Amino acid sequence: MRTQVAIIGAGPAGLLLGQLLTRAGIDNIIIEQRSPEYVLGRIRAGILESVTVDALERAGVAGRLHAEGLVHHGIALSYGGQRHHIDLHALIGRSVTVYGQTEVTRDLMDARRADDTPTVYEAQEVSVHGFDGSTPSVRYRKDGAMHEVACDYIAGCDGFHGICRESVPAAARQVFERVYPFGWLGLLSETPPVADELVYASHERGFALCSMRSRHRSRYYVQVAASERVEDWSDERFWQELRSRLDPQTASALVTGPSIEKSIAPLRSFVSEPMRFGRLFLAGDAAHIVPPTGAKGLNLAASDVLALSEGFEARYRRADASGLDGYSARCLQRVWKAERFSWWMTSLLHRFPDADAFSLRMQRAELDYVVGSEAASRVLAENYVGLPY
Ligand code: RFL
Ligand code: PHB
Repeated sequence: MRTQVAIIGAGPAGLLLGQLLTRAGIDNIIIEQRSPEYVLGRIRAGILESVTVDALERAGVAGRLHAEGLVHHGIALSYGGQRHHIDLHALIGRSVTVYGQTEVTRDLMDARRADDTPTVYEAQEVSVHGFDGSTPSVRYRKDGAMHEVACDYIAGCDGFHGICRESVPAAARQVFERVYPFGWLGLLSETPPVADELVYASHERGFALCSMRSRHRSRYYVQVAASERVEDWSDERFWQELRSRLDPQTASALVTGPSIEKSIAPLRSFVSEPMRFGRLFLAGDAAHIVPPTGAKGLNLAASDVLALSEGFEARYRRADASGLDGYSARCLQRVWKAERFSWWMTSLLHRFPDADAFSLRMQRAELDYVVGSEAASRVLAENYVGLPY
């Protein structure tokens, strides 16, 4: 089989890229190691920047997002027993949309199926070849037989644990990394959210986040030590811990119920440079990871593939390779700013096991400054809603 762009991975990066390419008349195939049900079962991001909403509109999959997504004009910071409102829209004139990654993925999968564009799920032993020359290819095993796809380009959208980044010789790339000494324990429940907006809480017992998927489905997180195991957290223990970290106003409004999903995610900052090696392009989590505190991971994946699809369009329509040549530098500009913001939000709101009395006072002074100064609130707002594409 032959195609123009072979995409590895059917997460949001791969599916969105596929949709943008199909709409631009560029042939593509997606090769994914899991089943569609498995991909849809991963509960992850919930907050979309306007740049991401624009990209989904361009891909023609924003109908349900506009009908069901919740536009949020602000967020709240909870600490010292009080809740402080940050009015994103008043400060920076833009807002964010609450719409789960699962729903984005479902919409993209539905559109792809409707277009009848090829997707191989449950592909095993996926490997990429020849991207340093002019005849790249992808091989995989499916139903016991080996298959090979010849292509012009390979898009590595296979996430942090994928094979594309690792297929590049270590000497050709540079890695920047910080692993945090804690993770997030997340719980999804069919209960009304505790507040109209997201609440980011900083407390002596650790960070907590009150998020949502809809007006009747909530998503909550508590910071836990990296060594914690989800089996040790009953729903009851989770709710008790969450409540203890919230200000009294928020805690008293908390409605609890049985969990639908519960999982622990480690926190990491990671960038692998560059994002292009010959005819292989990395996009999304395959190239970079942010701790979820700034709600940037999915949004960065969307801006990467937007830039990549523009590069492919210029290449195929006008034989202009400048977009592809500039892809890595263009993306990394935005990536590093999101890395900085996500690291800063994480440092501001979490309890670090080695924090001494001085660093705790610094953290408190910074929180007071962020909520008390319009200039400081605006810096947070500008980054949270997303820097310009
Ligand atoms: P994904 O979603 O990991 O998809 C990669 C796909 O590649 C497949 N794959 C392979 N396929 C073929 N061959 C191989 N060898 C393969 N290896 C892997 C995988 O099965 C998978 O289907 O990466 P992608 O597409 O780059 O998307 C990135 C986002 O998923 C991620 O950045 C966000 O979920 C991060 N994130 C958040 N981002 C936001 O923008 N806003 C948020 O509010 C937000 N909250 C979060 C988050 C991530 C979290 N976790 C669990 C890490 C909250 C959490 C708790
Ligand atoms: C989520 O709803 O899963 C979510 C929201 C905001 C974040 C991280 C995760 O910063």
